[in-house]
Amino acid sequence: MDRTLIILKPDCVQRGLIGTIITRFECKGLKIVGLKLSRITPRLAQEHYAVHQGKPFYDSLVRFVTSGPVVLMVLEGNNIVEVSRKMMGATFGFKADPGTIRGDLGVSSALNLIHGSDSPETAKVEIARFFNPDELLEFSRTMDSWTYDLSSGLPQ
Ligand code: 3AN
Repeated sequence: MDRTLIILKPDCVQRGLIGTIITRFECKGLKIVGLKLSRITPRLAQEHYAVHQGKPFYDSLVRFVTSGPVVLMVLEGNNIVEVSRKMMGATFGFKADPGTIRGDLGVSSALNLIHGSDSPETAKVEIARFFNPDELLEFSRTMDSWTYDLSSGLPQ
């Protein structure tokens, strides 16, 4: 199964939306295999957003994501990057469609609640950036065989 890195950003924590967003992922059937409350250091934030270095919003983005506690989470599921990004919606709440996390829970054009890796390759790098291997658990849930059709050996 594929994995992705999710960050519930400082605005999510401060607005008391951790549980609401985790519930959405759980209800979808996605498996949480890593989870911690943390504070991102400026060095890690700069590394994480290195592709945006030089853009006008880079400094404020690094300030925002380091401004308070965040929840770091690794989700597992089939096509997890595509599924989780669809659930997140467009980058900012004021444009994101209703029904998505950002569309339902945010309205800002700067504070956007959540980060999710944008490709399986990026996900591997981002997971390794924020989690030690021993913080990621492998386990099965009783509901797994009712979440996917596993009869062919591949989750469908
Ligand atoms: P997404 O989070 O939807 O993948 P990206 O990868 O384009 O968005 O951008 C990464 C982060 O950079 C966004 N989550 C957002 O916080 C910030 N960002 C992107 N574009 C802007 C912008 N025009 N103004 C301010 N912040 C931005």
